[in-house]
Amino acid sequence: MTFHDYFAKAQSIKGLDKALWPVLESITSASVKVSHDLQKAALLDGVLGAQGGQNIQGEEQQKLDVIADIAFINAFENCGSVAGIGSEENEAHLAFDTEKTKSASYVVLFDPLDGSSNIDVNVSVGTIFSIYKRTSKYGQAATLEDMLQAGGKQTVAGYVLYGTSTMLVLSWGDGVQGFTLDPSSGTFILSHSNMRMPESSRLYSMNEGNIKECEPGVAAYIAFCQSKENDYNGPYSGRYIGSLVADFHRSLIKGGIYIYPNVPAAPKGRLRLLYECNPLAFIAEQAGGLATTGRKRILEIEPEALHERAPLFIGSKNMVEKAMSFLN
Ligand code: AHM
Ligand code: MG
Repeated sequence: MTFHDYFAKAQSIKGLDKALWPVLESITSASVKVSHDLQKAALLDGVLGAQGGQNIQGEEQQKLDVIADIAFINAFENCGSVAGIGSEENEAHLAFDTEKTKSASYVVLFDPLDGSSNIDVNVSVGTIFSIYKRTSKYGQAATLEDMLQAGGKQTVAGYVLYGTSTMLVLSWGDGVQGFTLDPSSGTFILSHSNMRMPESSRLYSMNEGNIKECEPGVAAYIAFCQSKENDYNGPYSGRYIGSLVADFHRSLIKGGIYIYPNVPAAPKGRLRLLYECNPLAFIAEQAGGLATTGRKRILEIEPEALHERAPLFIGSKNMVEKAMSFLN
């Protein structure tokens, strides 16, 4: 079944708002373009490598970060259902300025190309997105407050993984569905219905270069994973791709935990609440997993800034609970 047919069925049975479709179609059309660009990146002029600037967070921008950002913004602006966006690559939120967009119902927060330092080495990257109903008055420009909503209020959350195949994984609060791009038709087809995250596994995922820098409870949990005195009576396997979407997707399918704690170089964690932690937290919970800061449920955080960061402990329910038990 195509993604469009799946949406149409859910719309007629569950009463989903049909104005959501243009937003979702923007995501699929922009991601098909980005997928093509990624596949041909090394063969095209001016696509691989650093852009030569930094984004608002002081991180080196890759050319493909900018190309992907523009592709998604154009698609959202033209679809008619999006009043404004917030993106990892742009300092301020953007309110679209036509009569139609000012009356649109939705705002989108997104990371156009997550894990982009992996592009030059041909390793999986992703797009992460979060769709909310606006809270400001229809007919006026979208506001920052529209963007700063707690993750529990997401209407749709999801990601596109550009891996060995390109996959769209999303949830509108009724479980998690996965669609695989058929490159010959440019269509996403339902391939993983009702995805459930295993409650535990022996896979852990963390940048262990930081182990001596993080709080003792995190190091103690990782020591537990590596010991013979754990629930599997032997060391877990460490897996760290360094692309959050790819590491999360593995946990969704095989079970596991991904941890990015506070470290001195990133005292509030590295990952951004609004367009990295929240959408993946929504998917995790919808699939039976958990997502916390180590102490608090991610979806309950009231955001204060567009690019705010949060520590992230996400994945299989039993593993996240166990990791939290090591923290004071
Ligand atoms: P990005 O959005 O600039 O790509 O940063 C987010 C990425 C995640 O995909 C990944 O899990 C993490 O940063 C890797 O960070 P580190 O290199 O510190 O391990
Ligand atoms: Mg990112």
